[in-house]
Amino acid sequence: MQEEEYYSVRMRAAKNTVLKKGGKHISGGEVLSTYSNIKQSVNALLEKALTHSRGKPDFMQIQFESINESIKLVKPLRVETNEVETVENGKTLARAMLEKSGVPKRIIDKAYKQIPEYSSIRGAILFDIHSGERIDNNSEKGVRVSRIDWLNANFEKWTDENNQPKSSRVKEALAIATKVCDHPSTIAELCWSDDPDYVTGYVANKKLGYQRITRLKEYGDEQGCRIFFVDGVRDLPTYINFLEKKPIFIKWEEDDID
Ligand code: WAQ
Ligand code: MG
Ligand code: MG
Ligand code: MG
Repeated sequence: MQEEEYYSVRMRAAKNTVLKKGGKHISGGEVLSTYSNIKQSVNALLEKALTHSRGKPDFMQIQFESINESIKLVKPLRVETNEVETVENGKTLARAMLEKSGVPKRIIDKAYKQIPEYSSIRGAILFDIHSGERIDNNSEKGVRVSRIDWLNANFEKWTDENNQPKSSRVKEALAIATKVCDHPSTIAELCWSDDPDYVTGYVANKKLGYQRITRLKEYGDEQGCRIFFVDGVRDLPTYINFLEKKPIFIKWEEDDID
């Protein structure tokens, strides 16, 4: 795998870009592709954005670039699904899991208060667990985790053996969470979709794994959330460079079943 040259292919789509700078974020996507597969990768990203529940884009950008670095293989986080009846119960559970991961309670409160402000960005927020401050300074953009993928054959083997849905959404989210939690400065991730038709979210942490929570918002709500709680990031540009640039393939092996 390391011998073959890979390309990072990225897409972002927005609407109302004439009315508002940057417009309303519709969809983003990032995959790793071989040269011979670029056409298929571009098509898949195009399709994802053209048929999106957040609306019809009036702006789209798809680009690819070669990666001059070997690709690290990382095992997917362990997955558990927590069924909850209400958003309130989901929220309580998410808070408890963040605390268990090592995020102080007052920082969780502070983050939850700020979530509505962040809900229209296209990337993730970096939140320092000591100061309770947002540290990425990337206002309406946030930080986009990129150069991450999971080959379909291996993902499908994983879904079969672990009784998980064959959903590209789960594949993407678990791949992102696995990469983010692979960095020692990441304490936990809190995420739910900004797509109005998808209410399952998760808390992820290296030890707790990827904890799906079946209701973290109400149907119809277009406010999403993706926060990385970080500790001890002495060199912020290096951490952000890891998230954006370090190429990683998720790879599951049979004997990883737990
Ligand atoms: N890097 C950083 N932030 C991202 C990325 C990325 N690659 N992709 C999405 N985001 C941010 C961005 O602000 C989006 O608005 C927000 O996250 C939500 O993205 O059942 O579908 O792709 O196990 O809508 C989680 C549960 C689903 C899946 C999450 O998020 C499951 C989801 P979405
Ligand atoms: Mg998206
Ligand atoms: Mg996504
Ligand atoms: Mg979305």
